[in-house]
Amino acid sequence: MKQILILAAAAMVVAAGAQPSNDGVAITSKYPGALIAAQSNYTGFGDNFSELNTLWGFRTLSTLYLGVAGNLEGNFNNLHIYIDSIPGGGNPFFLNQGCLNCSVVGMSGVVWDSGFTPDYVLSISHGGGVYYVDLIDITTDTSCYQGEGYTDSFSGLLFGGSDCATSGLLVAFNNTNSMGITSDSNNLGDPFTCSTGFDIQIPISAIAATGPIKAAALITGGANLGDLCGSNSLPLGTYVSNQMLPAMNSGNPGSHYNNLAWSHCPDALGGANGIEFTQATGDQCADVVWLGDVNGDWCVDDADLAIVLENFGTDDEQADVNGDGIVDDTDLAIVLSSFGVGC
Ligand SMILES: [Ca+2]
Ligand SMILES: [Ca+2]
Ligand SMILES: [Ca+2]
Ligand SMILES: [Ca+2]
Repeated sequence: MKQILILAAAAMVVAAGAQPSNDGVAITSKYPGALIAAQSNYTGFGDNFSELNTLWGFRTLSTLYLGVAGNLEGNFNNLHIYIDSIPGGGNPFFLNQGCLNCSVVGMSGVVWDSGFTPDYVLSISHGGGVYYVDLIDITTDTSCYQGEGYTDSFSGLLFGGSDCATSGLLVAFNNTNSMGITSDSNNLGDPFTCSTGFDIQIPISAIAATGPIKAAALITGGANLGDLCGSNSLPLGTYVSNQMLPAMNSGNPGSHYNNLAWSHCPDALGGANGIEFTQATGDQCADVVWLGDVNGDWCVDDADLAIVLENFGTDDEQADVNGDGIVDDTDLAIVLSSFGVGC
């Protein structure tokens, strides 16, 4: 019986292992089993202008796939994706690359949650229908311009990037969402009604990942590195919204955080020298899913296969890899398509 199931599943591997389309639509349905976080905080940056509804992500041997459902206002607001892909890195991190990527540089000194040491930042800046993508390497304090794309063009291709741009790095952005969360702290709305936003593919080689990956998404405004906060004499830094995934009030959705304001100034969350995410409820970072790793040991092997087979036909939550409520050949195919990864 086992053998028949494996053979049947193997035939489906191509279909189940297919990569999600990179077009900025259907984000809530094309990353099955890979939900990382959902918004529980209203937006202070404008309903349907700048909001983060849901964050999805999984990695394979070769590629990190991320889906971000939401909007980004075309006034040069920024979406930052912080990626912790290797041991070490910056918590806090300090960048000194001038204003090449002001909004990321202005996050220097921000204190992240324990265990989150970002190594790379994917920065997307949106101005009037054109978005600009940079990949910042925190360890080397360098950045590489990946190119520009055009909102609602249904293509993840980027144009005009520097020579250092990563082949195979795709970012599609559909900014048409008019659903999802609201700007009303008393009436949040439903983040899962927003299905459009960003589809992102990053080759694993570009982020040097050897194992588990953690990620966080954050919307910011511009940066001001010239004027000082006042009481602590630090540059103002980056203007930080309340739109983060995992949400700033994760673990306590009843409370709400307003925009945090300038990243280096006192009292954003309570820190004397700026933002300390350790003072926000919950963890503002989360594990990217490794599809097929049923038992969570970051290796897809026969132990995972056995769990799926033993629970075949049931609704066992652990063995239901794609989270559709039934353990069937689709789950088996996902495990087989990732077999050996990370081991
Ligand atoms: Ca790290
Ligand atoms: Ca909305
Ligand atoms: Ca495993
Ligand atoms: Ca399933």
